[in-house]
Amino acid sequence: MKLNIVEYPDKRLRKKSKEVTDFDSSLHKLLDAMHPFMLKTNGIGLAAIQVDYPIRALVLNIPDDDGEQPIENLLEIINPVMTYKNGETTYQEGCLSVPQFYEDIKRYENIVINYQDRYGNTKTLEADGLLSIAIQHEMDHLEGILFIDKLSYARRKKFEKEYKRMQKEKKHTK
Ligand code: QAP
Ligand code: CO
Repeated sequence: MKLNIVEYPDKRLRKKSKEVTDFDSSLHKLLDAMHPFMLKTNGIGLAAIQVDYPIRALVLNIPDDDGEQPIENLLEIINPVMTYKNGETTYQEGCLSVPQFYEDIKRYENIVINYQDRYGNTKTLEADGLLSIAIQHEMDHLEGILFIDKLSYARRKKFEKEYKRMQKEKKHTK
């Protein structure tokens, strides 16, 4: 299964992702392709909509203290719902769909989510630290929200200018 990243300002990133109802082999095939794709592109989190599948599914693989991303740490999260949120934390975020741009974003420090695994089993997960931030970032994708939407007006304008310049450069070096 060949996946391609959808990059800002592509409108497909703005769709609201649909609830997953069939926990079948086509879902498993997509998840099986998303994980290696994410590692290859140096990602720690990827929502299905970022590879043009607008369904409520995401994968996360937070690096351990040695910077490794062992498969045991892979999390597949389907139909997540946040049931608890508390505190505040700031982290310099990036996104595979907004390449080469990183900015401080405020998130909840602790969250609890209910979600389903690839077989449709219901799970609960309590998260803090980078995992909590990553889950919130990826859950935003399911609503068509990008981290750059959370910037102040002035920072967003600066971003748009920088990003356009970068895309022009990319075109010329192709
Ligand atoms: C979301 O982000 C996230 O610009 C996952 O050139 C962000 O995997 C979770 C990436 C911050 C927690 C904290 C970005 C790769 C990867 C780039 C990513 C790039 C190459 C971003
Ligand atoms: Co993202």
